[in-house]
Amino acid sequence: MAERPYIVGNWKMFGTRAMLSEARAIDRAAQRYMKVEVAVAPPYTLIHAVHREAEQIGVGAQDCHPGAEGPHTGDINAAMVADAGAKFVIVGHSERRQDHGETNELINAKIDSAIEAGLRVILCCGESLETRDAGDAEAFVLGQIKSALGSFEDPAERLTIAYEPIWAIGTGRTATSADIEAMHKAIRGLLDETYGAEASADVRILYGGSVKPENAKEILSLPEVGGALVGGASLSAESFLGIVVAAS
Ligand code: G2H
Repeated sequence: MAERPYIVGNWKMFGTRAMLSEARAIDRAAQRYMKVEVAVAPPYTLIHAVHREAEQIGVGAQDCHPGAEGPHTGDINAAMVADAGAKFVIVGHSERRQDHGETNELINAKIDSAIEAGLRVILCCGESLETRDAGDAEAFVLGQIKSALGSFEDPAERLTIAYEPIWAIGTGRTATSADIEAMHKAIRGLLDETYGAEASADVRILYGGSVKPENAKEILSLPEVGGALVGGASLSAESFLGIVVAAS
């Protein structure tokens, strides 16, 4: 586990203002687990409100448009989420790739715009079951990361990678420890090769896909697992904090 594990709740398209009480509970409890970095990414509509509640936890966005402000109805860019109080943005989540046809090139542009706006980035990657069964998982995931990062140069304290095998997302299925360990090692190898071991060491590699209090300890104890990106289990303070405790 990383020196300071990073536990990030991805609320996806869940949550109205009623969720603010959960955010408050997470924030208050997180103050007892200072060795764990805790953050949540609520929907855009709640970023500012959660930011105002949060004394300890980080607040981020689940996506951003890569452009400057302009005539793009319904879109929100990186500067806007930063202005609302976000400190990081998740990019390249498989649900965005699937639902919105996002390509690695577009994700690369989002990374550039997020960094420009002063945000940290959580870059998601992960293969489908078909790709895994064909034996191509590692090459596919490393290819996604290479293309999405492009010529991104300075990862220090600004980049986190989240490995989320698509077939383990919201399905209740988790990858085996051996699968997770092998992929995280391969990702670390790529980061070492690209940025050198010292800069690479600053980049935490999170695991995501049906992480819950019951399996968190085992997953978080694996080499090169620097934390977790948590969907369903982040929607209640009780289950999310169970994962924070497992990381502590
Ligand atoms: C993977 C994960 C969070 P869940 O998408 O990004 O969600 O924990 O519900 O599988």
